Amino acid sequence: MNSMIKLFLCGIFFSICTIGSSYAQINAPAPYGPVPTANQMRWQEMEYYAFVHFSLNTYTDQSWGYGNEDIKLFNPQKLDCRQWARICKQAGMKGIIITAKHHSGFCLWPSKYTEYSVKNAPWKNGKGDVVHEMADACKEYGLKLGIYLSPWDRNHLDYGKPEYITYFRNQLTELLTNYGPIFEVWFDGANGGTGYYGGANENRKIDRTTYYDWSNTYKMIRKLQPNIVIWNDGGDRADLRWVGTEGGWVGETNWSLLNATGEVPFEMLHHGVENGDSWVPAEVNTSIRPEWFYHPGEDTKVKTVPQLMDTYYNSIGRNGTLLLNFPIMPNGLIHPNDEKAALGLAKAVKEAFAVNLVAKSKATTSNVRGKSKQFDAANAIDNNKETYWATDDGVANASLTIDFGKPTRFNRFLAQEYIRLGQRVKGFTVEALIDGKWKEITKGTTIGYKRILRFPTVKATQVRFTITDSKACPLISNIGIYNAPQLLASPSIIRNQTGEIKIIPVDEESVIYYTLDGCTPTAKSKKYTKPFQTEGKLEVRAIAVDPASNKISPAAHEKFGISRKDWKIIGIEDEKVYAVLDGDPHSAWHQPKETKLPADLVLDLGKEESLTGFRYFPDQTPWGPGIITHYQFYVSNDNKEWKLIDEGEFANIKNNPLWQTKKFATLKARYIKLRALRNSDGSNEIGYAEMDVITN
Ligand code: FUL
Repeated sequence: MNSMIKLFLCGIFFSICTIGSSYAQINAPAPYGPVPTANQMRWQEMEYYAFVHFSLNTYTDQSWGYGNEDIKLFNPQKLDCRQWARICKQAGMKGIIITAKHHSGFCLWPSKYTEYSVKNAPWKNGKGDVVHEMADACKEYGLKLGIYLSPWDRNHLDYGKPEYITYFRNQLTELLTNYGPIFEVWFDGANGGTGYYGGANENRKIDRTTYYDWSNTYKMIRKLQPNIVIWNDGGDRADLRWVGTEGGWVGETNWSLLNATGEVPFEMLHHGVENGDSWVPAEVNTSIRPEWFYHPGEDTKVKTVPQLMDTYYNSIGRNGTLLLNFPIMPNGLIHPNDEKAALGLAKAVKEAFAVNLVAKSKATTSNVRGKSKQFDAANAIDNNKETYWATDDGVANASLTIDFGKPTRFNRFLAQEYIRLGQRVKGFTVEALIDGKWKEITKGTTIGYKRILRFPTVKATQVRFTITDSKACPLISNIGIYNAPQLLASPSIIRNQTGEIKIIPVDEESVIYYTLDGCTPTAKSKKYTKPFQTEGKLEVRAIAVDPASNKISPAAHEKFGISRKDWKIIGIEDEKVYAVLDGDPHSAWHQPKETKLPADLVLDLGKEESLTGFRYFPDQTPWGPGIITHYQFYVSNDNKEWKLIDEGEFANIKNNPLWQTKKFATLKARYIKLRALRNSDGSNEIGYAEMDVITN
């Protein structure tokens, strides 16, 4: 070959290579790992929607109905699903999931397949259908409708047998056929246990992994509602996952991935699985009050706006969606306190994200895919989720710099990945150029659909967002920088066994004011400077005030019972057992390792008291061992002869480890005994964070 021809061929080869490589670079990145389905994507973009818990439990003050509660109790006088929908809409929510059937088996719609439903209730002379009213209200307010149908049915006589699966599918068919489009169906994980079961009154166990034959049920669901997403925290993997707690937060590291098969321990629910083989994103479910169903005693326990805002950051701000519950009152309405809190949250969110400071700034990056405009920095600040900044393949470390052009104050950083092509980012930092020097102000791990970080306000001219590690070239569809107004959280109030009260602010700068006379504190009330001694029954209210801005927190409110100074825990040598009476929710005591159930905790109250109930607060370690689920409660006057006063279950205590309150008719006793019969993980371990009594 002569040299001219050689040169010519080389030239052609070189041009093909160059065209080939630049063509490859400006091609859109290939998907990496599992990606969301269209239904999962639509659901993720909803971000925020409601649960409503309403059933016979609403009338019996229970968390879980047993299945034999009288249908006659169901008679809401003012039921108005339009009120629920209006509040949800005004609160910025996009849909409502209704408890069509909770564990008790009672149906809010007139199912053809059971008598245990609204059709036999006095409400509307048995002609009512709550699901229908809900569907109409959602339509009117432009909200999507979701259905909670409990797989566990404590009323149905066939529960545990194959026949029940047919019943369950028949009910699902009714709900997914007669009420229009359903965006999500929710299958609770609580499965099997004691119940009425058509009069059998027994304990029925099922194998969660096989009993429901989920794969066939899923096929049926998808046929009836092709646009639906399925939530299931047990059995076969569905479209969405639980986050392992009902407290309202998902892990800071939150992968939208899980493995299609195998056990899913707390860690996996809470953080996802980095290299999971299926797209199963996280939904954070929590209630606006401690419990899911309405309990009048919780009217003063509705979460405050700062608490709800924390939930917002810990769910939507951590690549999750937020499913916030409203317990419906017996009259059929949402309580005004709950409405106020939800609208307060909406206002706070609006204020926090009112102005995106990147809108008027300039963005530059260290790398742009194929140097193409299609993937440059502008795509991350154009307020369009469909466009994104991307780097070249193989570039997992890159930064994007925002230049405000002048010193600017901010305290929130938001980033979104273009997840349609997979979740990629594993680590990132945020730095600010303050007085000419770069300073790291925060950092994170995963991003996913949306990640929001909070940090103390800084004043800077530039911000540098650096992706430090990514599974494949990062794709960033949106960046937000905001200066959110400060929200002061309420302080916490604890009282130890001697009666000493401690009021603890969330930060060290705010000043605490408190009252002991039932009045709401103001900045003119008594100032808290150090712990103080109290005696007997007492109500304490406290606020935090920020001296710089004069902002005031919502009031914290705690009620304390009779003096516990002379209480003794009997028969236990270990001094640490007094963690049970120290008033500190974070300290717990566990029975010695060798203990076998039933296990007793015996208290001497020092003198005879007029008792009307008792309270148990479990160890707060998530999914920790030793949570009592079944108990007996005894009293005695001489620590020899004991009388059984109450027995039962602490419903839903593993998922939602709240104070458990049990009441009984007034009686007089000096000694009390809490007997633990069973715990939440089938072992012999038993723990207690706190124990208390309720007196007349
Ligand atoms: C839990 C249930 O057992 C609660 O009662 C509630 O419905 C909550 C949303 O899910 O696991």
